[in-house]
Amino acid sequence: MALYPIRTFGDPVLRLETKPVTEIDDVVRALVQDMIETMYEAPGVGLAANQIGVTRRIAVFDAQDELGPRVMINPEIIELGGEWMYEEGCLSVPGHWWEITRPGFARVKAIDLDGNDVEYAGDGLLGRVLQHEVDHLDQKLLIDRLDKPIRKKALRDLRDEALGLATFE
Ligand code: GNR
Ligand code: NI
Repeated sequence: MALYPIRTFGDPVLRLETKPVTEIDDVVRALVQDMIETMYEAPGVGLAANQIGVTRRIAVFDAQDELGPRVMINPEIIELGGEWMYEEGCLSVPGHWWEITRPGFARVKAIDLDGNDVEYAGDGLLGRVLQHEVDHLDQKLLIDRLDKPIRKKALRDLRDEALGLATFE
């Protein structure tokens, strides 16, 4: 078991294409265990492999229900519904939360660690995390989901923060 550092906004790895998993071997199984451990340690409710520098289509999540940690390998969104505004954060953009409107319901098809087809579906936090993690695997970050004026301010704040400047309204 190992903890990985989480890559943050500005790290080019978050914008690299991620490759599908073709074989679930011991390396993948160990990586998934490390991702779950890293997610809980953060703490977060989801983690995509590229957030720890691994460009594979793997994500883990824990929607704070009785089901505990779950894995999605090569996930695909197969259904979205409704609309819901929710305050969203990301371990790769630490210390920031933005209200983001997305579909409320999501259904994802993926494979699990045994290579079986699985589907995860729901609204609330689960629906949100499913979309957020698939976004990571598609190189998309929270910032990209903000409306232009809010995005401009967010990017300015993040730049100032990276440069160690004080921020002024
Ligand atoms: O821990 C996390 N919390 C969270 C809250 C609202 C919407 C999405 C998330 S996912 C985030 C962990 C993370 O960055 N996963 O990629
Ligand atoms: Ni995230």
